[in-house]
Amino acid sequence: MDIEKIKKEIEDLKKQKNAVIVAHNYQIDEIQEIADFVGDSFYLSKVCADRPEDVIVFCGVHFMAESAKILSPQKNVLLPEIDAGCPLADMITEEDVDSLREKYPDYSIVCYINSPAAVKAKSDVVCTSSNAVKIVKNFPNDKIIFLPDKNLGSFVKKQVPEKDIVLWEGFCITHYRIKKEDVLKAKNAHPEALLLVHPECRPEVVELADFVGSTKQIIDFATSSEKKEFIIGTEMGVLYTLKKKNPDKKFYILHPGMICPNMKKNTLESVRNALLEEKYVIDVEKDIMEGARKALLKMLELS
Ligand code: CIZ
Repeated sequence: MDIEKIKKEIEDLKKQKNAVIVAHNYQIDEIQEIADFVGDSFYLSKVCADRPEDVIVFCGVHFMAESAKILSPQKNVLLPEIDAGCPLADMITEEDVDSLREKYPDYSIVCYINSPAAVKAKSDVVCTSSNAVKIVKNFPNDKIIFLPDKNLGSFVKKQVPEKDIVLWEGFCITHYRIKKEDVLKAKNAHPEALLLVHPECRPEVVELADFVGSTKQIIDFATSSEKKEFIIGTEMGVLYTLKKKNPDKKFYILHPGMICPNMKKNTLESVRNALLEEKYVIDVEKDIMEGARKALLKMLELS
């Protein structure tokens, strides 16, 4: 594979098709390198909504491309690998939301962005890991169902003890892999380093952290810190921007298994093919689109 040739093809096709390429912080380095914008799903959705291009190539997983489509329905949103899904998002269905509504009629539903559009459409508001605490605090109901991530939900529960929060049993398979023993081992190996973790980690891991935040918040924290060494407790794709922004600092991944297999499905070749063949087109049913857009816009209003 001639990487430089593929990069040139991508550049040419982007101009030809009037396209913008956005990439999540968990994408492989080569994709982050060629992307026009790199960040978390919330930032990228907002970028997509404001861009003048007709085509968006979303290098991430399915729910992210779906959110971009919901916020920019007039654009052609492409996901390079159609089976790049999210096991956490698949841990809840719209039928589950209906059952929760029946069981807890006076509760409001806050839905993490890692969820299918149909679930967002039945929720009152969406949140991301950057704004989950703020959304739950600001939502005008003290009774909240938080779904689908039980670990992010536990983190929110601790920060907002004044509210009654019911959790769903979902979890991210990559962050869930990390155990307390892994943290103790890493801290022992790097005693000077600060531990920065994602709130999708287990509560006993989060408890040992010096800082807890989304990918963007972790990057911002390490970049503005005077400290020089950090243990990173999230998917290893964030190392690309961390190292790029902080060439004088040291970053150690908390566990070698912090790789999301779905995020790693997109390759330079699949990005090239996505542009060339205009695939895979992300579409959302009209009814679902309206409800999910309302829940996403409510997040923008409250955050
Ligand atoms: O919000 C996102 O994009 C996710 C899934 C994680 C993060 O912290 O960036």
